[in-house]
Amino acid sequence: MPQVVSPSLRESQHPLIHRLADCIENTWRQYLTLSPYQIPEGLGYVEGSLEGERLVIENHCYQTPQFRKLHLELAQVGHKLDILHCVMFPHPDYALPIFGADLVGGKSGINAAIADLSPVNAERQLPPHYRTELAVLPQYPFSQPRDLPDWGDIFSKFCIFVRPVTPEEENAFLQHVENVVTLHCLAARQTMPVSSVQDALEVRAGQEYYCAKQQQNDKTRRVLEKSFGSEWTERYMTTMLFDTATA
Ligand code: BLA
Repeated sequence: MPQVVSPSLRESQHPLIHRLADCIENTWRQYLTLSPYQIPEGLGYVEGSLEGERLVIENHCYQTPQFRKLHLELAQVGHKLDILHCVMFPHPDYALPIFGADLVGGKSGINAAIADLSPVNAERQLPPHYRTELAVLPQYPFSQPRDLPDWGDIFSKFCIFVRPVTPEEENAFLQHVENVVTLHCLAARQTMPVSSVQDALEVRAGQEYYCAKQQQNDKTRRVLEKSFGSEWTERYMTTMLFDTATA
């Protein structure tokens, strides 16, 4: 039987997720030189339903000279939950922050929209040129800001975590992500690898701390466990969502 290629998940997801997925991929293509990335066996496209509703996950990954992994994940739980997850992991010999974004919502709207460039150096401070550029981005007065969870000490003071409630707020979030990803790609292209083993170890430790904290997100874990069980979820969260560099 011929293999049926299902249409991309984003076609059936909340419009903001569809638009943001296209926007992030287009920005990567425009500013970076993308190469294929080897997704762990069996984790590119996954479907599951254990006790809960059907969960479908679609992963898009690339690598570039500066980034060991650009990860865009789209997920859908039944007809009620749409998710976009994105992380740009720099190679550990580039002292670059980690861009991350998560959108969680459903047909009625997006409940959580978060985007940040998170510092990974020992001082947990963004490089000066990042701070300068982020400080001059337009700041939209979102009407429903949300509080970060306890594990959220990885995020910078420029982190946006909101529930966007109008089309204007949705557009403002999209525009913000486009601005941040663009400035990050341009900055990464200008960045040279670190020159000392000490500096590379510091970046590595920062990335490990970031991943350890993200793995504490029980809300993500619970959604995955309901459809795939705890063992699979642990493997997925540590090898696909928040893996640390091996080489
Ligand atoms: C929140 N993430 C959530 C929520 C769910 C998920 C269901 C709760 C939404 C809400 O409180 O309204 C679920 N997110 C997922 C799943 C995946 C996912 C299943 O990505 C993947 C399959 N999370 C990230 C990244 C960031 C992030 C990269 O993956 C940030 C850069 C943040 N998600 C994040 C935060 C919350 C969240 C801060 C709120 C957690 C809380 O309030 O406790």
